[in-house]
Amino acid sequence: MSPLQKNLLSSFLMFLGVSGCGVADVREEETTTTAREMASAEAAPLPLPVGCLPSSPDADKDGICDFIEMVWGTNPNSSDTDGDRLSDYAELFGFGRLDLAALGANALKKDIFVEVDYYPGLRPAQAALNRVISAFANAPVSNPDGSTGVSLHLVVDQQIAAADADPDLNPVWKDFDKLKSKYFAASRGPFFHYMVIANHYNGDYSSGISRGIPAHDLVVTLGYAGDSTALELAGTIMHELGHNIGLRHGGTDNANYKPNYLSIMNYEYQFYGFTIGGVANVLDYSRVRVASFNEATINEVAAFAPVAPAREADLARISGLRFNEVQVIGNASTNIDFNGDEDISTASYSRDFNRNGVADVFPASQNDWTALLYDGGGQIGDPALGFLQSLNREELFLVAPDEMEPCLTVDPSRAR
Ligand SMILES: [Ca+2]
Ligand SMILES: [Ca+2]
Ligand SMILES: [Ca+2]
Ligand SMILES: [Ca+2]
Ligand SMILES: [Zn+2]
Repeated sequence: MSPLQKNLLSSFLMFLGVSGCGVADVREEETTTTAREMASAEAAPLPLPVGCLPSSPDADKDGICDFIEMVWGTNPNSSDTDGDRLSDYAELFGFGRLDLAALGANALKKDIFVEVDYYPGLRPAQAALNRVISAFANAPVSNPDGSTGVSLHLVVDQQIAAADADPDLNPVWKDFDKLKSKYFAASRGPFFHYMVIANHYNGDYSSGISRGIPAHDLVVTLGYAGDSTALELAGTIMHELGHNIGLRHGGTDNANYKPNYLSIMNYEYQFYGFTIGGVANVLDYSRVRVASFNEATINEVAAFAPVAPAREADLARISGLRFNEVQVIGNASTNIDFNGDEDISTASYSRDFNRNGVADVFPASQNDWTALLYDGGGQIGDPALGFLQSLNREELFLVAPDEMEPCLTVDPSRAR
């Protein structure tokens, strides 16, 4: 709270004859929230924020009266000022027993919360998590407080007990739910994605899976790959979280290996990221739109073309490009050695990037960062979002959980 906000609030409180800070006193039992209570919580009034009276106008019905929204700088006409599907109320005053502000929530900046539990021996190194956190912090996403980026809170919580660490989650979501019911606090349900770092699922060597697109839950299963690196782990976490927030393998579609889709959601990049501005192995979702691309008329000199507002200069910052599992020279703006023969060809040629035996024309790719869905398949969000932003979406999933493809498979010979 800024000094001005403090002054405004304290003079208002003097006027009301109230003192103290935070939410008005609530008895402990009233703050306990179960899943069933969540469902009916829209009807149950939230504790009034200090400075609000029951009669105070609350235009967006998010539980914070218009005057106190002015004090905090939130929008009195939107129950979710920053658009991250965590209500203004929950971000400022918490919800149930969960003090989101203490966990770093900011009502004026996009936040994503993920609880991370892990199998014995698979606790993720903070350096690996920081790669993903940095990718979100550097996102080209603007916020109401004038900042850019998304605050990703990867909250490492606890180790799954050895007796519960099922070596193969199979069927994956049935077994996942056994872990979730035991290791994930229900009060976090409306706000947190839940991630388990495990060994295998569905008897396969896939690196991970998301519970649909978008979704609330994710599994990272690099546990079997004894030599998986921090980069591979970070890339896989960011890839599966990407599915959780609405991204498919082709961005807007399920077409993998699209050469003009420069995103960690494209399998070419999950374990490697990009070289951006000269820095190698930077994890990123697509931050540029690249024009449509024809496999039959490849021009290495022209490389890719940007779609506005992306510019050639934005493409020129991106290199470390990969095609058919080989990293090639050149940047996205010019002189890409698409076929990896270490020569920039001036004659156009044809090449099959997505390995389907057909010369495809890939449509222009999306800028992922402007397309994220923060509601986790309709499950992220609390009742204080109110009637202006219902918890329900017309279509819960772009890809239903049972139609999810397993994500990138690691060579089984790496299994330990
Ligand atoms: Ca309000
Ligand atoms: Ca509001
Ligand atoms: Ca919010
Ligand atoms: Ca926020
Ligand atoms: Zn995937």
